[in-house]
Amino acid sequence: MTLVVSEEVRAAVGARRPVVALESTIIAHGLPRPRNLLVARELEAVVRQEGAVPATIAVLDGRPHVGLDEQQLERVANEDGIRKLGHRDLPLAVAAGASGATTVSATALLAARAGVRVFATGGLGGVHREWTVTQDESADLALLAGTRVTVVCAGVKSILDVPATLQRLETLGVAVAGYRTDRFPGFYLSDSGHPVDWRLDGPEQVAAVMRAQDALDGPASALVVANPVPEEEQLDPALHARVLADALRACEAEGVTGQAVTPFLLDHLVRHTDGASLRANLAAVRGNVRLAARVAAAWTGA
Ligand code: PSU
Ligand code: MN
Repeated sequence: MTLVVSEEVRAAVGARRPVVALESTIIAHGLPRPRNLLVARELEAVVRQEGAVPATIAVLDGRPHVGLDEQQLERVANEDGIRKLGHRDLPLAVAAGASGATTVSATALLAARAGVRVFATGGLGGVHREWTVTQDESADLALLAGTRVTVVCAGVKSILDVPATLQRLETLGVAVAGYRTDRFPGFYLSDSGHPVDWRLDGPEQVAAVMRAQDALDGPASALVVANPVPEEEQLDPALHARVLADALRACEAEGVTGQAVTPFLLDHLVRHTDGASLRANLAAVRGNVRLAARVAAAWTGA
């Protein structure tokens, strides 16, 4: 698959300067227009403020891009028909000449291919509630089990079955650590209600784990750095519980399945919390992007 790596990203990777991969599904399918483009630009700016190079990843006209220019970013945010691409969709999109935003799974794969080790997102996909009936588990998990990247996220999306997802990450051998917390974060919420076995307290500690992964040379699995949204910026937990229950009911009533489930639930929450879930989501992503840039700096020795 021919990767188009932007000049800036290529130079930074080559010189071992810090680079942060950013996914594009959150832009194309996770956030409402026109806010999504502003957020895409803002996230890149946060990476730059921290002295790292942003590498937003997407597929345009059948070509996987690592590092987008302004016009390409705009296409991802505004073009109708931009698909949602998991890693299994990449060869299909390439052969069809299609354009799409990349999920965590596709982004992690392309970032690793481009030599970018650190990646930031909002919340990982995972095991959905009702999994025993629908078998809906995000491809994010299996891909992270086989890809040596460090993902900074606010845990997994709270629309999921969080304990089942933690269990699956354990089974798959994916390392998980809380960032300055012993609690697994809950995406919109600072605490999912579940503990996490390991905690890391600074970018240098994260980088030390990454070096240990390489030195041990075990299975090429990811490191998940679970960074909670600050408590003062989280969604009110009672509101979250109520609206999420409604969203899950609506999803079932409308017969939404497959790739459409996650965007449907996120959108339902935005519309029924008067934007409060959007604010919490953005606070989480911003914090993750900032931390990812600091981790990338520690990792490259900057
Ligand atoms: N984080 C967010 N918003 C999102 C996502 C993550 O704050 O929209 C996206 C990621 O791209 C993730 C995807 O990989 O949701 C999971 O979708 P699914 O459950 O269909 O695998
Ligand atoms: Mn799914």
